Parts: sequence; structure tokens; C-alpha cells
Amino acid sequence: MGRAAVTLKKGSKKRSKMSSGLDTLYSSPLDKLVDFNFDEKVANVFPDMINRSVPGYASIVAMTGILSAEFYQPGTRCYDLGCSLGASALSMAKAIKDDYLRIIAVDNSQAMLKKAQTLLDQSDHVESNRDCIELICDDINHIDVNNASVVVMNFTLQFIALEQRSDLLKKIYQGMKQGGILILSEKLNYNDEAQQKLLIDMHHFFKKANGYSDLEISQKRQTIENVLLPETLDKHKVRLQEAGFKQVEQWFQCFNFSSLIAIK
Ligand code: GEK
Repeated sequence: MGRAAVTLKKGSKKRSKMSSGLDTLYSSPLDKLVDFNFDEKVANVFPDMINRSVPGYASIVAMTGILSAEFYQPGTRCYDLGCSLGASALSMAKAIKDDYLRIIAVDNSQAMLKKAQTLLDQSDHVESNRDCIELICDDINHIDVNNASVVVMNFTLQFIALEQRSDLLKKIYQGMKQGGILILSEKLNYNDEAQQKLLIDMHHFFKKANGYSDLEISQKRQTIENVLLPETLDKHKVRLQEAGFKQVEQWFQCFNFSSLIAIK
């Protein structure tokens, strides 16, 4: 399966100087805009970046805990695919009351997982229930999903190559228990030009209101457009149904950001 546990390299103490901070990565004009990637610089500002960039992010993370507590089946596993710093995994860990809870949190960015490990270590042992979370550094296309009653993909599928998305969802479905849920949160695209423009404009109003300048918005958009590939709500629903999910419902939307629940 090619899993790799998170390994902290020597010298990681130095990095603690670079504490979590404000996202100013695109605040000055950059000579060369390289494709966005989840490196150490991003990991260090990630909570600020995602909260100021994704409308409804905090609500979706909180609801992930609430929904997972209701649909979790004792004796099964939970997965957080594309876990970043582990926010959704922690939300599940706090909400699900089961001494035998096991949450597999997967990300292919070593930098993000190193930061996730630091945050877990710093969290209150009892309050966070962190011991049930296992961090795995791997591509979610390569991991096995087994005996799952809750699978969460909060803003991760959008980074997966378009041609790999169906197979990934089919694999997830196959690894799930009857009655289990997939929470899928994504940035959306619209086929209608006017609708697309309005939704994107509203997202930019949100970012400006959160302190990002026009330069930051524009540079970030250019670096991310080849990497984050949004699709329409219909496309997501049809693909989930084709994977086998018997009920698919959109439960959240703010501007062009949405979350779906798919029940096996
Ligand atoms: C949260 N869910 O805070 N395999 C594993 N991880 C991947 C892959 C892949 N193939 N591609 C991208 N990632 C999180 C937020 S962020 C969303 C998710 C965003 C990882 C990538 O390294 C990053 O950590 C995450 O998916 C996407 O609730 O930044 O917009």
C-alpha cells in the first residue's frame, strides 16, 4: 500500500520559530508565479489561509463532527482524506464518544502532516481525544479504505486529477459499511457564464472583507488555477450516484463553496 508514517527530521526544533501566522504569501508582487503546493510556508499559515479564503470552513468542520457522531458505527473506522493540519479529524475525535474510535487521517504533504503532528501534540490530551488519530503520509489514491462508517473529504477531491476522481470515489464506496456516510466539501464551478462570474465575484468580496488585497487575490488565483479544479454540483452528484451511494444531499453552500453528504 506504500504508507509512510509521519517522520520528523532532525532540526525540526528550528522550525518552531516559524510559528503559525498570517497568510501574507502573495502580498508582494512575485517575479515568477509557480503552481501552488502544500509546502512548509503554506503549512505555517494554513489555518489563517483557509479560514480567510473558504467561506463557511469553520461551520463545515464543526458540522463534520456533529454528522460523524450520528452516523459512526461502533467497531468501524473513520477517515479524513486530505487532512491538512487535522481540523476535521479533530472535530470527529471530539464529537464521537467511543473508547475504541480509530480515525485514519491521510495527506500526501509531509510539511502539512509535520505541522498536524505538532498541533496534536500541543492539544489537550483529554479534550482533543487525539490518541485515536493516526496520521499517514500518502496519496489518497493509493491507500486502502476498509470498514469505514465515516469518510470525510473536506476540500480535497478538487486537487485530485479529474480522471482519477471516479475510481477514488468507487474505492471509498467499496470500503464503506451500509449506512455509512461520505462528507464531500468542494469549491464549485458553474456552466452558466453569468452565474459563474457572480459566484466568483462574491467569493472575492469575501476574501477582500477578510483583508486580502486585489494583488493577493489575483496572484493566488493564478497559482492555484492549474492545481485546484472545481466541478459543477451536478457533476459531483452524478459521480457519487454512479459510485453507488443511494442518497446524496447538498447540506451546505456559501457562495461557490459547498458540502454534500452521501449515504451508502
Ligand atoms: C481541512 N481537509 O482542514 N493525497 C493526499 N492528500 C492530498 C492529495 C492526495 N493526492 N492531494 C491534495 N492533498 C482539510 C483541508 S486542503 C484544502 C484540505 C485547501 C491534500 C493537500 O496536501 C492539502 O493538505 C489538502 O489535500 C487540501 O478540513 O487547501 O483548499
